[in-house]
Parts: sequence; C-alpha cells; structure tokens
Amino acid sequence: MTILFAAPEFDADAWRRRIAAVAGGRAIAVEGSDAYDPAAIRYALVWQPPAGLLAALPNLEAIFNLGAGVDRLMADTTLPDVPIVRVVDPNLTGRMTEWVTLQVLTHQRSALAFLARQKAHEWVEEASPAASAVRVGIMGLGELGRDAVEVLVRLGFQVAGWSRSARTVPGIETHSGAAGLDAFLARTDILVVLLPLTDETRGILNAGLFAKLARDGALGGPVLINAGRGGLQVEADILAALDAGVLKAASLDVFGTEPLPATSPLWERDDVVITPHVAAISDPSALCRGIVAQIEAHERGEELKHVVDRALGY
Ligand code: NDP
Ligand code: OXD
Repeated sequence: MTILFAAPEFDADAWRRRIAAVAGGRAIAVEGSDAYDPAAIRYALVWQPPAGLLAALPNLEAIFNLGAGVDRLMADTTLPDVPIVRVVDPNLTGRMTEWVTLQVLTHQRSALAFLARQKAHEWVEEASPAASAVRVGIMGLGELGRDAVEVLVRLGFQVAGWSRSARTVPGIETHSGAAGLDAFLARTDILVVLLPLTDETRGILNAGLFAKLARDGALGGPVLINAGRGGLQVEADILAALDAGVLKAASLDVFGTEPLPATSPLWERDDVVITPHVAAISDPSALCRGIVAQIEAHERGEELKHVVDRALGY
C-alpha cells in the first residue's frame, strides 16, 4: 500500500518528511520524483495534480485534496469515482477568521484613510462607526463562514449570512438561495465572501450584485471582501464599481489569475487591499496528521469525513 503525493507547486522533500513522520511506515511515492507501480497506490494527497494522473491509478481508494477548495481538482474531467476529501482543519479555519476579522476592522475603523493621512503627515479624525452600526453579510455559511460569524458577532457587528440551503446559525439572520439573495444584499454594508467556486457561483460578484448592496450604511458605501476564489469575481466590474462609488473599497485575497499580474490596475488603488492568496495558509504538518488519521479510520472501516459532494462541486 503506497501513498502518492502529487502537488507540483509544493516542496516535495519537505512534504515527504512530514508525511513520513506520521504515516506509520506506509510507503510514500512522490509524483515526478519517484518511480512507482500505479496499482500500489491506495491514497493520493494532491494539490493541482496533472490532469489524468488520478484516473491512471486502478486501486485508488480516496483522494485527499491539500486545500479546502476543490474547484481546480474538479476541473479534471477524468477524476476516478472515489471519495474526494477536502481540508477541514481548525488551524486553517482560525487563520481565515483572523484574515476576515482584520479586513472587516480595516474598513470599519477607516484604516486605509488613516494610512493615507499618516503618509501626508495629517492629524485628522476620520469617521469610524461603532461595530454595532455596521452590517456585515457573509456569503457562505460553511466551515469558514460560521467561524467568522462567531467572532464578528462577538465584536458587535450586525451579522447576516447567505447559503445555498436554508441554515440556522445562532445569533444571526440567515438567507438562502436565489430567492434570499436580494434581501441579504440590501442589508449589507460589508460583504464577506467565503463561497466555493462552482458552476453556480462563478462570476457571482459582478456589477448587478454590487448595485444591490446597501447604500445607506454607516461606512458611506459598501465594501467587498473576498477570500473564496478569484473566479467568483468579475474584476473589471469591481474596478468600475469602485470608480463609480458603487463600492467604497475592497479587500481581495484571490484573483482570476494568480499571481495577480503586475499589470493589473487593482495594484494601483489605494481603496483596495491585496493579499496573495494567504488568507488561510494551512499548517502542512497538521494537514498530514489529519489525513493519516482519516486513512487509519478508513482502514478500520469507518466513513471518511469532509467528502466533497461531486454533484454540487464542493
Ligand atoms: P464549505 O463547503 O464548508 O461551505 C461552503 C458554503 O458556501 C456553504 O454554506 C454553502 O451552502 C455555500 N454555498 C455553496 N454554493 C452556494 C450557492 N450556489 N449559493 C449560496 N451558497 C452557496 O466551505 P468552506 O467554508 O470550508 O470554504 C469555502 C471556500 O473558501 C473554499 O471552497 C475555498 O474556495 C475558499 N478558501 C480560501 C482560502 C484562502 O486562503 N483564500 C483558504 C481556504 C478556503 P450550504 O451551507 O447550503 O451547503
Ligand atoms: C484553499 C486552501 O482552498 O488554501 O485555498 O485551502
């Protein structure tokens, strides 16, 4: 029984050591470095593996995606019919909540305006409404969205959430589906996006959606915060909405093309915070421990957890 590691962008030697440290003597093969028998592979740990690779493993029992989002993996139309397990990890969830909270507070406390004043050596009291006066709307009430809700509610923000299916989340108003979207947007000053990229959500952050956000809020205009996936957003529409004042500002961790090209006009803007897809960098050792624990449970006959619903795409 061999575990295959196939993540061309990652440091293969470091990952081999991490997996070996917890794999209890199981054989490990690294795609691109090691010769291996495809029939020996039972489990594959992958991040953006070469298309077709997994289909060539006749005895594969599970695919472990080394990230929470599976959109890139699911784009491989040859994927074999075995469970796909995605990352759900308290460390990753906590890191995302840190990033979301940082961005929400940045906009609520006028941090961009204060930085500009500092550069100009200007002692000016910028308006900064209390959290209780600001309405945050979270698109995506999954593992990440629900954790961010808890912290933002604790800070005093008026929080609402939107999901595909109807959800009850303590302490917040919830909306769901296409029918619930407009009411959710109409009460939202800061829109936090923690959606997966699927056929249904691609391009959802567009001019039409931005126009439906609240215009009467304490921040003087709506703010977009996206850490879901770049494919959710239409970047030309974000730029146009910022220029037209339909959006006041944005914080973006994800982009249609990553790395964000140096020529992107987003770089130039002082109303946009850019981070390079680092909102929730996973702790690799924690991921390896979690995956090997799942393999052990699977070998005891237990069900795998955090299995992707292929029909839904997340
Ligand atoms: P989950 O699968 O736990 O939650 C997804 C949420 O999105 C659910 O509430 C789901 O609704 C909702 N959703 C999905 N499709 C739709 C739709 N069509 N309409 C409305 N709501 C929808 O995912 P996670 O919270 O773990 O992660 C979310 C995403 O965050 C990942 O897919 C990934 O793309 C991104 N991510 C980004 C990282 C970064 O560093 N920037 C790091 C980690 C993840 P329902 O509850 O009804 O199922
Ligand atoms: C992701 C991740 O899905 O880093 O972006 O987990």
